[in-house]
Amino acid sequence: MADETTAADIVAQLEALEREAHDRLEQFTAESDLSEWRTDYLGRSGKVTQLLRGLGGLPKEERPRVGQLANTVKARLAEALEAQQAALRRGQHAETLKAEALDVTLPGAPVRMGQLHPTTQILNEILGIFERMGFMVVEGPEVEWDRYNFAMLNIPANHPARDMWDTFYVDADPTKNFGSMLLRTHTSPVQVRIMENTPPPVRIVAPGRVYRNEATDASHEAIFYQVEGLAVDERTSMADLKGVLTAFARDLFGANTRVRFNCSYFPFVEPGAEVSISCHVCGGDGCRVCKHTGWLEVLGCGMVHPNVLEAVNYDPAQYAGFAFGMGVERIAMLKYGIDDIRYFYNNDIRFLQQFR
Ligand code: FA5
Repeated sequence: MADETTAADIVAQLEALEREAHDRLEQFTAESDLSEWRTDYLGRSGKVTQLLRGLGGLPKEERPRVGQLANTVKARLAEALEAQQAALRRGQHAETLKAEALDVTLPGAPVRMGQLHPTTQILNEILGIFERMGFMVVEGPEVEWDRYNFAMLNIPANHPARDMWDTFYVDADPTKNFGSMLLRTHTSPVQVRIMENTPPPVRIVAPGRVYRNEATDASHEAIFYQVEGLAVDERTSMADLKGVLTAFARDLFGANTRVRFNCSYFPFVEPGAEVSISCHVCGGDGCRVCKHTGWLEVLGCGMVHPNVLEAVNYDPAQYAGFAFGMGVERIAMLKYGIDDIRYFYNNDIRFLQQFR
């Protein structure tokens, strides 16, 4: 019988089918395509099962061997399917990872760094200079008694000098022991508070906020900062005052700075002076910053008035002292050529960031 199927035929067909199945399997790139292949080769009416139908035509003794081979092929194909499935899954996972990749080596979004306010920066610089000369930094209250802000500074009630320092009164009851309570107009009351509690010698600088009932303009704020200075000892003289303030001006504005003392009046000093420095922008020739005078006014100062020493129980026959007071924003304006004091507290970040 020419068309009778032999065991060898079925084995050959099984081998060919297995190769074909493997080849097709390898070509799949998506896991979803695999179910069609499963139906084709391993399904109930798949190709392997159909081949097995030919087993019936084989001699009885050959059937088990060929049947076993067919089962082995089926098992191998099932294994190959599983392997391919896992490989595709791994591939897809890798793809996903790649697509969702996060490059942790890239620099992050820059963090905006804060900084000290220009007033604080210049204040620290000023205090540093005096600390290096042996002055101690102290502070006093911003809400102050009339007694410290005026009376003990040789400015009694109804003294015309009070007009220079109008302020905000918290409590206007002059019958109280210390007079009215007010927002201090200068840092000079700290002089009194320190001397009242400390025997001489005294050498202090007192930074802080002060308040004035004043219309604001390019050079005036109603709230601003001052630094007070005070030195009292047995032989303190005007020469010490000039030496200390000249050293201060040269440290802050440059070694070639010239310093000028003009007579001035403050009730708590005698003699009193106003200090100007040669304009560091034009070197004294005259420019916009110094309003073509060659000089910039920086502070008020003088020898502590004997009445102030007496008020704190220091003996003016034994002790003498000098004092000075400067406006911090005004110093910063001179140093950096800022032409309007209002920039300091407008909170415009473009201004503030220039002082990094
Ligand atoms: C006083 O306040 C005195 N206590 C200074 C003093 C101390 C003199 C010790 C003698 C001895 P005056 O009012 O001039 O003085 O102010 C001192 C400084 O504060 C001025 O030179 C100026 O730089 C600054 N200043 C005054 N008023 C304002 C204002 N409205 N805005 C900003 N700065 C001001």
